[in-house]
Amino acid sequence: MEGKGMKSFFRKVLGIFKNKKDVKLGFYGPPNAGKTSLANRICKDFTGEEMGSVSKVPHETRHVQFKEKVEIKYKGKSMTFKMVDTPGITTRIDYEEFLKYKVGKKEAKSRAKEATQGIIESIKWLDDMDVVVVVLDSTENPYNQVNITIVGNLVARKIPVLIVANKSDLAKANIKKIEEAFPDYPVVGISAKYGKNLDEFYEEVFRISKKVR
Ligand SMILES: Nc1nc2c(ncn2[C@@H]2O[C@H](COP(=O)(O)OP(=O)(O)OP(=O)(O)O)[C@@H](O)[C@H]2O)c(=O)[nH]1
Ligand SMILES: [Mg+2]
Repeated sequence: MEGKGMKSFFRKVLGIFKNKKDVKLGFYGPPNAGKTSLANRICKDFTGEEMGSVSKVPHETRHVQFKEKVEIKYKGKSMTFKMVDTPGITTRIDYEEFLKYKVGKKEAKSRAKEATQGIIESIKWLDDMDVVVVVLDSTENPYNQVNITIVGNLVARKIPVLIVANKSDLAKANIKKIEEAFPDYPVVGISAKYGKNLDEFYEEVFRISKKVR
């Protein structure tokens, strides 16, 4: 093996090692919290492409979606991630809830079925994550069973967790309340929609991800 062949051989071998280092970064949380909005913003900033569709109707994301090789550059540092956006997790899905959003009855029923399946998918993928960003809507009460169950599951699996208090742009946002609900975890208040305080978010993602690679 010489010349070009040798070069491509090494590139391939190096590629394998490089792949190993990609951090699997999951976005988890209740429906409508802004998981896809945040994942989209990151992907858009660093790859120019979005990840998935965003909607005010809950359970917009009903399948786990991936974006490979997202290289995030921050303060002269760089890390490559496999981004994993997941369907919102909830304890109760009622098809009638979709009717409020002018979704027809048949569509609402199939949406509810898909959303239920989506939750199972989210949980199934949890074990595969290196780092998880739990996205919460900071205008909502953080003390609920779903949030506590997600964070508890991550801790039991020794997966590092970063809590994002999203929608900080809204008057009703209460980031402090989220900090009080999860005093043992890093909490970053951001607005995914308007790109507020993302620096602190990247800082924390890098800090946590460095430990797992
Ligand atoms: N004001 C405000 N609205 C936001 C923010 N982030 C997301 N939203 C809105 O919240 C709604 C839900 O956003 P998504 O990104 O689809 O939320 P999701 O967590 O992916 O929701 P599911 O896929 O249903 O689980 C949309 O109407 C977004 O525009 C934010 O930072 N501020
Ligand atoms: Mg989504």
